[in-house]
Amino acid sequence: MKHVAYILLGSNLGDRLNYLSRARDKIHELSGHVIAVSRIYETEPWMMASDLPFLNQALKLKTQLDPHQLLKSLQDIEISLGRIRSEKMTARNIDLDIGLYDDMEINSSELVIPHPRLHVRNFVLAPLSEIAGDVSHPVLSRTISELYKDSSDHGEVSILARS
Ligand code: PH2
Ligand code: MG
Ligand code: MG
Repeated sequence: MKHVAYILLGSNLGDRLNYLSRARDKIHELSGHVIAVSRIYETEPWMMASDLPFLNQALKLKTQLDPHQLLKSLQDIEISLGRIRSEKMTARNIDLDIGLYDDMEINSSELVIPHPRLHVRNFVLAPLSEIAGDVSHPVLSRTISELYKDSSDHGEVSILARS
């Protein structure tokens, strides 16, 4: 397992805790070894055509898959959990995004790494700073903790008591 990736999980539809839990299990089974998980946060929807609050979580993965193989495996897991892709930015039972992959920068039509809005979203920075606080953002050259401390996003995030 030579690569380290940080995966961002989100759900704002249906049994959100159950979707996160099943997604973690499947990622561990199909994509690599999950070696750290953040707590689960309840977060305000950010720029969504939906008012439903999200649950968000981040996990650290050791993987043999290259970034495009990893993307495919996460998309397969989304589909196996019943994700229906309708319009962009609508409510979803499960969303699995690659936040960081080693210190790689990728800008292809199907994949952008680091995740393009990672550094401006509290719903990403709060969970990610728990498990990747000291990791440097490869484009901005600032740690995830620094980015969270200086974030000007007003999106509310709170730790879910039951996580
Ligand atoms: N995901 C989005 C857009 N807005 N807002 C929250 N709070 N959490 C998300 O995971 C989220 C979002 C696009 O994937
Ligand atoms: Mg997303
Ligand atoms: Mg996505």
